[in-house]
Amino acid sequence: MARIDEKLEPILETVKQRNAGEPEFHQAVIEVMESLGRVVAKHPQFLDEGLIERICEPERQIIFRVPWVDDQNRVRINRGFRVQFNSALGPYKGGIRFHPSVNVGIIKFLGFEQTFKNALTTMPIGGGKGGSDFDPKGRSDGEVMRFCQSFMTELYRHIGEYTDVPAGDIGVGGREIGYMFGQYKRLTNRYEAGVLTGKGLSYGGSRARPEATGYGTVFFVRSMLDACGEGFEGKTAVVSGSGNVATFAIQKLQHYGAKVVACSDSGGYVVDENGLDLDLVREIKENRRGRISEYHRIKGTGTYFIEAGKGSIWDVPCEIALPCATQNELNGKQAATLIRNGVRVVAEGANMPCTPEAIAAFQRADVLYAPGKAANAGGVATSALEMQQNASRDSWTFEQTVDRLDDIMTNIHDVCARTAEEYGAPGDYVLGANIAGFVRVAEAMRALGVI
Ligand code: NDP
Ligand code: 2IT
Repeated sequence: MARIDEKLEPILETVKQRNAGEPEFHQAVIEVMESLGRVVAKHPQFLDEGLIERICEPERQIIFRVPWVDDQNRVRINRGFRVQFNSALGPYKGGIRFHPSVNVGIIKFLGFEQTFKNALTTMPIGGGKGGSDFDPKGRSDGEVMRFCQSFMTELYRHIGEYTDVPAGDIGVGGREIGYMFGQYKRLTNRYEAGVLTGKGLSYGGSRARPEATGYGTVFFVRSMLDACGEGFEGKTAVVSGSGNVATFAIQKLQHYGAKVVACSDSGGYVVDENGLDLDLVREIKENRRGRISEYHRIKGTGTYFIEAGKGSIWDVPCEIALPCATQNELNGKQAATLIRNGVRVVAEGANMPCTPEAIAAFQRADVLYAPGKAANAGGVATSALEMQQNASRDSWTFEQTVDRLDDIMTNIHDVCARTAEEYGAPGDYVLGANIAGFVRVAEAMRALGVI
């Protein structure tokens, strides 16, 4: 692992003390700081003007009570969060996550990552993230709606088209965005389409936003392979997760001729040696809101299911591995297994899915490795395209939107590759993404004075 420059160490110490007990936030900050030594050597003003300290401190953090009534008429209480991390480049922008593991440290790590990711898109969006420890699993539609309405009843006063524009993330898809938009509209008496993205097509959503993160990740992989004169044809791929990002990544990989043999959910992973039947994955996960284990039960021969804890999806041999479920889902030991089995490319569809040990192992083994803030930026970039369509009261075709996404991802790849080279580390997409994202935010902050 790269070392932190000694000039940056006191800043990191302060971040750790100020944010005690938030290991994921520390991890995200450390990963960026490891890249910044080379920047402050070249541009000492970023250090002198306190820019790194300022970038590590969220502009505003909101924590609130979310009371709701379940189907048994019992009162339930969850906690809601919105961390408005950085607005130097535009209104805060980033998803909302509903998952029982959500706490302020997780939301802060996500908001921090989002700030640099959004900068890499070159769109005018700042960084933010929100969520709740609400668990949507097993909840009825009515319960989810009442929860979303209660969540928005507090959140609405903190967001707006020019202030903060949330979207989806784990546990928040089209259904939840619809309920939240409905409640926002009702509370404010404004049809402010640009306040949320990931909306349905019938009320101001963008074509290709559901596809964008998964497709974008595969476009990024295409650029990495291109740079080495390789393609997808005949390669075997493994994609963890089976939600929004994973399913559209699988679709695009299959489109390019890769064979995707495994995917997962929090209950375990399924392998189909003939290549996954994506329609069946979607039927189980999207329509029935069921478990991926059902895939094996329905499909039978040529497939098997391994329960979580009894093995890992990263045991399945592949050349392309896309972690698309959650943070720290791929550790150093699992990375070593992937490398032993001949993995060639690892790109993060999820946010921070690889542990620092895994990243170091991939880089040592010369595996092409793309960090989430670059590889999964297609989702938020297309959210910015949705904001653009809303602002101009326009609606683009699917092809037009995907073409823009493709250009944006190609550009992010090229900027990361170029920046890595410029800073003396060719092929290091981590360094390239961190530095290119950081410099863009830091320069805007400098121009705005001490804020
Ligand atoms: P979804 O809720 O649609 O799907 C999440 C998937 O990951 C499910 O298969 C889920 O399994 C699995 N998962 C979630 N938590 C865990 C866990 N703790 N352990 C094992 N599996 C887990 O979310 P998305 O597809 O939208 O998000 C996936 C990742 O991509 C997240 O890291 C998110 O931050 C990131 N991301 C999302 C973007 C977007 O536009 N949606 C944009 C950029 C990044 P189960 O069904 O069992 O819960
Ligand atoms: O992590 C992410 O980039 C997202 N969940 C998407 C954010 C957005 O505003 O579209």
